[in-house]
Amino acid sequence: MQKKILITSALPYANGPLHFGHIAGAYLPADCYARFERLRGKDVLYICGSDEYGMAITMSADLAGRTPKEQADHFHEVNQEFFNHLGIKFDHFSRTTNEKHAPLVQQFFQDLHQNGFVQDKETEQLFSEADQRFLADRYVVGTCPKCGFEEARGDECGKCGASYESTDLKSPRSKMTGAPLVLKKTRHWFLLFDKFKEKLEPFISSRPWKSNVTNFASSYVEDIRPRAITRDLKWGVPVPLKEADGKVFYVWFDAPIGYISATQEWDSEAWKDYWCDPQTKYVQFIGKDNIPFHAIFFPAMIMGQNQPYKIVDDLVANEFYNLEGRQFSKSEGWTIDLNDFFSHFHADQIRYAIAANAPETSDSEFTWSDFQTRCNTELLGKLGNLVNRVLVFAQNKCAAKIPVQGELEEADHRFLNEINRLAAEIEESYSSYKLRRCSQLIMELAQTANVYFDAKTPWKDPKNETTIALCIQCLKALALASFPIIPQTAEKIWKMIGFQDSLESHTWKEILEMPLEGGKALPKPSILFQKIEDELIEQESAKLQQMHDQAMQKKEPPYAPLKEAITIDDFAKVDLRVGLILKAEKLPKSKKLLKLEVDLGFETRTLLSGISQHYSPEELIGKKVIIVANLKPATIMGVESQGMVLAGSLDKALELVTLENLPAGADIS
Ligand code: B3M
Ligand code: ZN
Repeated sequence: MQKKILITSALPYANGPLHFGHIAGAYLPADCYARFERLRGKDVLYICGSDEYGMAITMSADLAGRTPKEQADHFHEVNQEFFNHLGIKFDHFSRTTNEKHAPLVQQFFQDLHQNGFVQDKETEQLFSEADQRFLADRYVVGTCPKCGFEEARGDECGKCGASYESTDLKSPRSKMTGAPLVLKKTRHWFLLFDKFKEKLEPFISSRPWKSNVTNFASSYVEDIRPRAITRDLKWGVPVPLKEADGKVFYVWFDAPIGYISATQEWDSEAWKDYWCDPQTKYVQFIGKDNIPFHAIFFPAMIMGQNQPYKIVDDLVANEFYNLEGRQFSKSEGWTIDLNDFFSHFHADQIRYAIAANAPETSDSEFTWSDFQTRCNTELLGKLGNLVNRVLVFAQNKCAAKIPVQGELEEADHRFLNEINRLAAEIEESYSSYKLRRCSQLIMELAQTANVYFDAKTPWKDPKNETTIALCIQCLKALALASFPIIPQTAEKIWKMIGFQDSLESHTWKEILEMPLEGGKALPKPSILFQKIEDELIEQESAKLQQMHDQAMQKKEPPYAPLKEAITIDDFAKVDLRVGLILKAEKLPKSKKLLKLEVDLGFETRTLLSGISQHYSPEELIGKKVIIVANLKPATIMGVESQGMVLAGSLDKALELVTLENLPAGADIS
């Protein structure tokens, strides 16, 4: 029987436009794999869809002046169009507002609940009276309970590095509107993930995942805890319990179930052939930030409900793909205008450039100069050039026909062996999701043919048509091997070597083994790729910089709100002293904290300061800074901090206040 392969890509949030970073992580690798397995004659189903619920969508909808549904509708369209442009060919692209979705999510919950895996608990959460809503931690700011920093984030202080519950913040307020927040009691339903620990451990260690995924997942499971799966929000799948009226599911509870509901929407019967057959091979493609949800939470959810759904076999988690040294960011203008992009370049060019530099084992990036080199030196210089020289030669010297292959010499045999060897290695690399390797090997195959063509000098001996026949055979292998990555170009080559049907209608094996028909007419060849000129690349790089500068100018830095007025007596209570930094070292386990030893003239103090992302320990030694000397000591991460160092900050910048001439211990007023 034909082997079934179910492939899914992470469901993109419908709250913003996708960019090449997303494509490199979860979509292009999956699309190439799906195309490859279809070519191998497998019964492939490739499913995806928009992830439409969650607080983030309600927030971005507010900002855009749309309802959450309008926002989701909008980006569902935008992103689908983007996928079409890039030739990402899903069998079905659904959305989590599809009508099959909510009932299925509710069924999951009911099963999990009845099976004893759900428990409700009263909690206190931050609520905005003004907006009538509870806010998740990342939308909360307030005053740090440890150091008093007023712009502290919901779960971690950017100044002293302390981490805490958002409910511990003083004067909490909404990050979006500044509205004050109050603590309000609410009830939530927790999924007892800890109960799956024993099943998850052997599950994780039995999977053939890359070590980064396995290691991450197994260390996560060691300390797995219950998690709230409900939220007080209006936008989401309703929780089907009377006591939970008005609550919806947390988006990460409903979204993965979207893989199944999307397949149900694709075909209300045939979906079972994939999801409920243990023989199906299920491969998920995701970005690395989504590992816990796919390696642990979704498998546990399936284990705890009553249907025999497939649990993921292979989990392909890619690293991040940046743009010219930093993350893609629409708000910072650090992105590529896609309309503009597609007006100059072909989808296969970007598909190839991403594949050749895919973030498989470490982060990688798009740069305009790498893009130009890949397109000009590899696609055009190696592949395009080979196709052109062979087919133009056949047009002019072989009467526009595939020549009949004659007696083979040693060099011909070697060439044929090389084609077969490389084709086999390419097949192996696609099946292990190694697009970088595939791209290299495809170029190696083209280069082998270029070298062979040169060495055989067919132009000196027009009667020796075997060389051309074998080169066309290599073009056939190249069309096949490159199809998953550059499908349109591959089909073009296929047609140019005389086929009228589509390459896709044959299988991998068939194409490799199929003999060429000597004497068959060849159509006039056309150029595969245009050269990308330097000026265009310079223009594009300049445009990126310009968009970025504009965006940054528009962005008002986040000035801290002015505090309440105080009297001179209030201020006089603060004892400020000049301190000389004697020692500085990083505090192990903390990203931000440095431990300082500071001479105050009359005594030496130990202080913690959240400046390690701005200063190295070495450069601090010998600096004279201002210390709040009468601040009550506080213990942070096991160290008692006896005072505070003054620093100024705006947005992401931070600078210590330093003095030159006064001695340590001098009083500041
Ligand atoms: N929408 C997050 C993301 O796009 C999320 C994936 C859901 S997959 C079930 O990174
Ligand atoms: Zn703090």
